[in-house]
Amino acid sequence: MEKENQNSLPSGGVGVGALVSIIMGSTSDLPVMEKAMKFLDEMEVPFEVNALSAHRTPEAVEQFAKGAAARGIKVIIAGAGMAAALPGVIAASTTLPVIGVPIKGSVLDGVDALYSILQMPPGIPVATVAINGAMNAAILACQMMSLYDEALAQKMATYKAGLGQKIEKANADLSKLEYKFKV
Ligand code: C2R
Repeated sequence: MEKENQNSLPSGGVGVGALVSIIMGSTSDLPVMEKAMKFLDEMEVPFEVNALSAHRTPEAVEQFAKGAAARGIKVIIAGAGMAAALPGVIAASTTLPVIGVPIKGSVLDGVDALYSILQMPPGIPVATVAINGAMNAAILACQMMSLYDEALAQKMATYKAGLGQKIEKANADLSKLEYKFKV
């Protein structure tokens, strides 16, 4: 019998050299999860992307989670909507940090996914970002990796400084507004 390869996904979608693994419950989550890919691209962080489902492909999820660290993955970002078991089930089978992205898509507007991902039992944490907060998930992943990657830490510092400049510009614009009672 052929030996099961822990280093590959059943889907075959392994990104060699990837540091971040983006997993989504369905490709219907892609429009949201693309925000994470865009940020990682901007920061020049190698990532892989796959669709896996704890409900629909439970064995593949376990195989992925158990093999991720050995493949060099440092952080997993898992997005899912509805009864979102996926991030928690991944977190159950790895010691890598897992960041969960609740996806808005059902009649419950993403609150179902938010609570499913957020309310993990003690021992199995999932760092949960806002509903549809895929970009923040990528930022958090980069900040985690900045702890041991000086070049990435510099890029993140530049990114954060840029956010401050945006607010400075906003205040400069607001100061130009003229009202009779504005002091
Ligand atoms: P479809 O659009 O494929 O029907 O999926 C997906 O993340 C998606 O938001 C609808 C929604 O189901 C979610 N899904 C999960 C899981 N698998 C799929 N929450 C899981 O295992 O947690």
